[in-house]
Amino acid sequence: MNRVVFVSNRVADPNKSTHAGGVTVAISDYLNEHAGLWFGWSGNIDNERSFEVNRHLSVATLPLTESEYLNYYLGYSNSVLWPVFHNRVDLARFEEGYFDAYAAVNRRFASALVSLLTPGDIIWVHDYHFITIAQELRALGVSNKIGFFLHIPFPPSQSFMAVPEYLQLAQDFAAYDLIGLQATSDVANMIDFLLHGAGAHMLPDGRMKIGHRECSIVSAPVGIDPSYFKPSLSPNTIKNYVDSGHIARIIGVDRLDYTKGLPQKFRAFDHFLSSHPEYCNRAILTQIAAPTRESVEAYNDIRKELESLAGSINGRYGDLEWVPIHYINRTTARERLVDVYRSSAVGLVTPLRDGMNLVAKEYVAAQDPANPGVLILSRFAGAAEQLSDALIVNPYNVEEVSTSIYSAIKMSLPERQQRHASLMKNIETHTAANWAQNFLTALATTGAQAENGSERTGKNRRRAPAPKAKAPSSSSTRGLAATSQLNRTW
Ligand code: ADQ
Repeated sequence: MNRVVFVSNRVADPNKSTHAGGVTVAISDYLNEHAGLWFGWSGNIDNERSFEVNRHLSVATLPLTESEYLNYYLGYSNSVLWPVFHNRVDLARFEEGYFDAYAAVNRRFASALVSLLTPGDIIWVHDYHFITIAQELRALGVSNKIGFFLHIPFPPSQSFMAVPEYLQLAQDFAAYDLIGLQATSDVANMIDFLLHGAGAHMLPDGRMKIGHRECSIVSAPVGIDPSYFKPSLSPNTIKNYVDSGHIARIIGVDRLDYTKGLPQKFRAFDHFLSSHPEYCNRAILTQIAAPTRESVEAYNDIRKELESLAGSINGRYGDLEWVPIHYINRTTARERLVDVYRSSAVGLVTPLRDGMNLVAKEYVAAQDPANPGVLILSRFAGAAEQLSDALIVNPYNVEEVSTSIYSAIKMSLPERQQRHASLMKNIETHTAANWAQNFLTALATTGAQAENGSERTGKNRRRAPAPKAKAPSSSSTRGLAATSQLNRTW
């Protein structure tokens, strides 16, 4: 296999154990097993724009300037693309200058990356911070295979078209040879947008033709390394169930993000305690919420709301011996998480929208097959497509989630074992290693691109005009039917 060059916003030390982000976890797992280069932002803000290449660790990073951090990172990436892709157009802030900063950072990073590339490299770009980097690399003459994986959902086409630059972005997607999305619903949404919002059409082999370029779109759900979470036989990790008279732990592990449905989760637990008062003193919700993007206003709002909800619920139900919500607002080392998952009777994973959600898979993998806990999972997490033997819930429906908490705690051992075995089968088949290997194999073998003068000569560094949009279709049937041709799920 040729060398793989990963491009992602944050670059972590692959050997460090505290990563509170799915993208870094997935890439670290791959690089622990294979040689490659990881390129992206150093995490530093430095107006000198120094370029650091650590050849020993195969990591190359650049800092952002203060203005880039504000406009590219906090601005376009996290205040436009993140909310829109999670179908929260209401939270998006379409400020002047954000997109220009985003495009400029992608251009600057592309120029730095070109000097590190060799002809056989396969380039794999991750996530929404670097959508336009492939187009910039093409303009610099790079003809290597370039793949893109979107870790977050792709929204319905009408939401995506709320982004003023949606046509430019369609053209930027077209610079990739292969685009991977988490769920089949994301593939359907993207194809619907390209066909009806961006003037693309589908080729007989299922690839999309966008302008003069051709690109494959597949559903490639990201997995975990289940062996990392395998339960030990340590007697300290015996699970305590309510029905044996002990306290049952319900666990939630999320970044503190408005997409994760944390206030709704707290309200559901409140509802559970009020409708089943016999479980007061016998159930605890432990919510580990890692701080994230605290400079974005919407994140402060969610934090204040959660603190107030936790205070109110603990004040109403708690006593000297028992506090119902154990709320931890910090990142926890991964090895500690394994124990916490394993000792919890219920995994409560209820995002309002999520590309995949690795915590759901980690919780299942950490269970003791002889006495497993029960996963409650939002139908709006990409993971719900694969983990259909979890208790699937609508996270907005507080009563339904509350009822599922009760069902999970009361579930018989044979049913828990049967559901766990079925979930584990899926998790062990679709591991992080298989995901990366399958994506890279598909990228290496995907069809040759239509030749483009700018790619070969590097002379044309300007953006071609964006394609003309068709009027949005009144029905998306054509796009959805086409999806099934492309829908290769690993
Ligand atoms: P995230 O939104 O970051 O990732 P998720 O899939 O849950 O969400 O992954 C989080 C990872 O960070 C997990 O490995 C988890 O163990 C860890 N983590 C979370 N909270 C933590 C905490 N408080 N302390 C320590 N570790 C914590 C994005 C998309 C997801 C997609 C992933 C991977 O938003 O939908 O599943 O990428 O593609």
